[in-house]
Amino acid sequence: MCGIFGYVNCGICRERRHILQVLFNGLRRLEYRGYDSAGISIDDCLPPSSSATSSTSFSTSRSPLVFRQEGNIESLVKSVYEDVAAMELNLEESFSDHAGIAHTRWATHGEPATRNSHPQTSGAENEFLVVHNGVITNYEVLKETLVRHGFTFESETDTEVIPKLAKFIFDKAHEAEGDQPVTFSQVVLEVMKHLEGACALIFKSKHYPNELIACKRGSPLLLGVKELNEDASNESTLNDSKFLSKNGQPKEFFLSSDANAIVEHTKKVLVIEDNEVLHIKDGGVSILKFDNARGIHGAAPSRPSSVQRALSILEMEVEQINKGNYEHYMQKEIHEQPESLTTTMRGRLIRGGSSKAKSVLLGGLKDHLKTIRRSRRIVFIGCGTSYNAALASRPIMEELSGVPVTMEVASDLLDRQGPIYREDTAIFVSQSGETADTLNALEYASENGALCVGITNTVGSAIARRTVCGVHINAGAEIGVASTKAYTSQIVVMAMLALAIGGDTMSTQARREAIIDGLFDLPNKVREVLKLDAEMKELAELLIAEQSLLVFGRGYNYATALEGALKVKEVALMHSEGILAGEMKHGPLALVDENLPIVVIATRDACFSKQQSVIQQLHARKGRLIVMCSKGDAASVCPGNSCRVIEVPIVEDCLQPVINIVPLQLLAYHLTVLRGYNVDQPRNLAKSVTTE
Ligand code: UD2
Ligand code: GLU
Ligand code: MG
Repeated sequence: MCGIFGYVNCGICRERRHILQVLFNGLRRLEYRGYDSAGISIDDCLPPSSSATSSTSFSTSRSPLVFRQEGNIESLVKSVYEDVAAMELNLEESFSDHAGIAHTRWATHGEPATRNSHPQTSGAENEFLVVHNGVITNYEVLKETLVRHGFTFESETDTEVIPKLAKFIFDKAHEAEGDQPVTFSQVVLEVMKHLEGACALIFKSKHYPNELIACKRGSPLLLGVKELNEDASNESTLNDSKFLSKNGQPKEFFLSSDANAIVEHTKKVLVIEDNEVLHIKDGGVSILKFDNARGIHGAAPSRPSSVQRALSILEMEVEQINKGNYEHYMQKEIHEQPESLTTTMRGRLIRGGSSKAKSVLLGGLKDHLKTIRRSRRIVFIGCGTSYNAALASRPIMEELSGVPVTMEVASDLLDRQGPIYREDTAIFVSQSGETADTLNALEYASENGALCVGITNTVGSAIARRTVCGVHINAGAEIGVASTKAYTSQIVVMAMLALAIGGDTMSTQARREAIIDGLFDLPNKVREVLKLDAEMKELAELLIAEQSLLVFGRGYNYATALEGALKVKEVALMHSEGILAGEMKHGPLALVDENLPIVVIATRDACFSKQQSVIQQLHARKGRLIVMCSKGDAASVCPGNSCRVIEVPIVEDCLQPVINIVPLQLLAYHLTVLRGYNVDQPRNLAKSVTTE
């Protein structure tokens, strides 16, 4: 949920001030993930020379410093500079080698408080420090054991067992081995054997100055490497074996739970895999991989093996993660949709010609389409916005594939252990590709033998890796916690998926061609609907003080109602419900009065006349109506000019949800700003939900 960041400079002088700035900026880049407290650790003074590591440094080196603060990053920054001044630490002091770590916490165990913030420590001298992303599920039994061995705990976190266990293991090794130094990676490998649950971790230790260890299971973690003496274009240095063994060159290393915090320093990255222990020391990196043996009483695990891995080049541009001319990421991402949709479709739509039919090419699926067509059922699995995107695509998938399509909320599928069969195609939708519930459902569906297909925005994410095949939505980095451009790109990808699956059916050829034409023109239509910005701001001004908002939709736009309501709920912190209009008389009608604002989506499609009748019935009960209709329909949908109208461009019915959500995204955005709430990091929410 939270963010972790590490920075090692090796063989290059960096002032304390610079080191602090790199750590703080790293945290700022991770801020969007949501957090409630933050902390860092840096060295107090120049540590002994790097050759004097392990036991010999035990008595000579001073303890690493830890700074932690509840609240936002800027309050951490302020308190660090105050503390540094009070301690009379020199900001200009320069370190040729140094290892710093930083963390933003999203509490799972223990309230947000300074004592629960990370780094968590082994005890008084900060012999071992840990920043942690995720949850340790067996921390209670570990804690009991450690307490029996005399450790006292200061926090309520699950994390605190990790540095304490490291100290316990380190001390034991010293008792047993005398002066034989145990390496930092040996200590951490032993610690990892005992941990259960999901984690990404960075370890820093007083006993191993200028070294860091990073490892992970479940949660994402990346390493960035910057070689300072080399021309950035000299890509031969990317050769993995060279990289892993080459020492002596001045280098900087960056560890982060997200590429966002690395791209501004280097594009050379390595995605750390589960159960790898990565050791940064003396300008080199070594990676050990181990088979996990679970539990403190578990059987002896197999010996770790050393791994060689290649660095890859990140394609993300730094400006992509800046806000540009916009005030908020959410605003930028809403307005970016014509471009993000273009990128989503790039290279995947075939215009056709005299001899060739219009068609869709999804590189990741072409070898699996036959299997999907033969499946007995397609099951969409997701959470939140991704679920809504799948719901928006369900009708076209049913129509073009001829295969029954069912919907599953990932957590609910798991709660019920719902039936998934070998003959099923299970499609997992997740922006981040790391959503814990969706990942668990993926594991479950794989075990049951279904063909697992991924739809995600994140190359290299867990879902992309663990699915047999899939489609990247290529919408670009989405920073705002409330998903906007990823939603519309997901719908477009799933429409393309329906076109590809149904691509062998003659009878639907004309329909498919019309949809493909619609896709080509879709970015222009989104540009057109974005012109409603000022109008939606006006509407937001009218609704600013409301307690509640209902959104009625049906057919293709049932999902629009759910997603529009979700946006208003999550960022504007206003109660909002998306309602299937066909269910109106079965309950929701009771809520209708002259005060409650109701949005009705009534654009032109097969459900149009039914929606007209819904409007009539709401009007008859004096409902306060805001009707979204197709251009030119204002007069006909709005009885006696009594309601507010939002007119949107008409597109092919199955693509209409892409257009219709845009005004509601804008409404949610403006409502939030007007109500004075944080748009990009809504209260209590995080970007990638990596815990259950
Ligand atoms: C690939 C390249 C793209 C470009 C293009 C040229 C990547 C990531 N994409 O795009 O950069 O060179 O070819 O034709 O290198 N996958 C999963 N699960 C998922 C998502 C994807 O297994 O959740 C697989 C998919 O089956 C495929 C690979 O990942 O094997 C890349 O998927 P894609 O959608 O990026 O593929 P494509 O052909 O559009
Ligand atoms: N479970 C840890 C805690 O509550 C880490 C949470 C996180 O991922 O930030 O402190
Ligand atoms: Mg894959």
